[in-house]
Amino acid sequence: MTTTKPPYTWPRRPTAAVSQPLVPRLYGGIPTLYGAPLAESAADLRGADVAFVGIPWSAPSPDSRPGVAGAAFVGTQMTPGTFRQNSLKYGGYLPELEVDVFEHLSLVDYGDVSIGNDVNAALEEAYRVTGEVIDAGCIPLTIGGNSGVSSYPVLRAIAERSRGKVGVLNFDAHGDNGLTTPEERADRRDPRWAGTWALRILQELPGVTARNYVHIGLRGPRNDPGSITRFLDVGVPRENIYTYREFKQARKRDVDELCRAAVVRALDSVDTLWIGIDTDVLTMGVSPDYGDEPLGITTEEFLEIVYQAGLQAGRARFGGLSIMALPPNALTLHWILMYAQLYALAGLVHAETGSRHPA
Ligand SMILES: [Mn+2]
Repeated sequence: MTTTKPPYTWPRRPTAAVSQPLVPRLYGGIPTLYGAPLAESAADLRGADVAFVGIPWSAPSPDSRPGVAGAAFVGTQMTPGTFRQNSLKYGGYLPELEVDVFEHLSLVDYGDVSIGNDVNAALEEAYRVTGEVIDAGCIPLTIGGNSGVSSYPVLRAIAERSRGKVGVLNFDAHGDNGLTTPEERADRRDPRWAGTWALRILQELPGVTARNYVHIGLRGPRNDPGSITRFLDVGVPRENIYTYREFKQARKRDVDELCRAAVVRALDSVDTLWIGIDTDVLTMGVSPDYGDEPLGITTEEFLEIVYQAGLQAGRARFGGLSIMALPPNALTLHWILMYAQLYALAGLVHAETGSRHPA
C-alpha cells in the first residue's frame, strides 16, 4: 500500500494545497520568470544585471477586428503571467552557443506594471517602472500587452537616460506608424496607440534618430500605402526597412549578412539600442496558434538578428528588449520569444568574453 508523508490526510479537504512552488511566487500561482529572484522594491534591483517587467496592457480590440482576431487583443493582459508560468521549463544554458547566460548575468523579476483602464496612466506607470529598472543599473526586459503602452513609454525611459543617440530594431509585419490626432490619442475608451507609436517615437522621443531606426519584416495587406513613406518622410533611410523582398533576395545569397548588416545600421554611432518585437514578424507557419501574416521571417533569422544585436551592442549599449502583442496562449511564440531573450543575453555575454558562435 502506498503511503504518503504527513501532513497528507485522507479524506482530504478539497481546499488543501496539492503542490507548493519551489520558485519565488509573484502572485498566487504565478511564478517569477525562469524562477529568478523576485525584486519587490526598487532597492531589490540593486546588483542585478537584468530585470524583467510585465506590462499587462490590453489594447481595445479594434472595431475592425471581430471574432478571433479581436480575441488576441483581449487576452494580452494575461500574457505576462502565462509567459512566466511557461518559462519554468527553461534554464539559461544554450549548448549551441556554449554559454549559460544566467551564470554571467543575474536576472530578477520586478513584477508587473499596474494597469487600469486609463491609457495615459498606464503609459506613465510603464515609463516610471522602466526608469526605476534603468536607474538601478539593470537592463530592462519587458513583455506586453499590446503595442503602444508596451513600447513607447519603455523606450521613452531608455531614451531620456541615454548619453547620446538611440537606435531602434523594430520587428513588425506592420508599420504601426499611422497618423493620429491628439484627440484620438487622448480617448481613454478607444485610444489609438497600437497602430501609431512607431511614428511617435521618431517624432517625440529625445535621441531616437530616424537614421538608426531599422524595421524588420514589414509586409502584407494590413498596411496602408503610407506605411513606408511616412517613415521616409521623417528621415528613415529606405535601406533600413527590410520587407519580405529584401529577405527573399538575401536568402539567395547570404541571409546571415543581412541579419548582421541590419544591426550595424541600427547601432551606427548610437549610445543605446532598443529592440521591439511584435510577434507577427514571424511567418505564419511557425506560429499556427496566432500568426496571421504569411511571408514573414523565420525563427532562425529572428534569433540571429537578436543575437547579433546583443553581440554588437555589448552591455554598455544594450538598452533593452520589449515583447509586444503576444496572446497568453500562443505557446509556440512563447517558446521562441524565450529563446529571443536568452539569445540577446548570450550575445551580451559573448561580447564580453570575446566568444563567437560560428555563423
Ligand atoms: Mn504587427
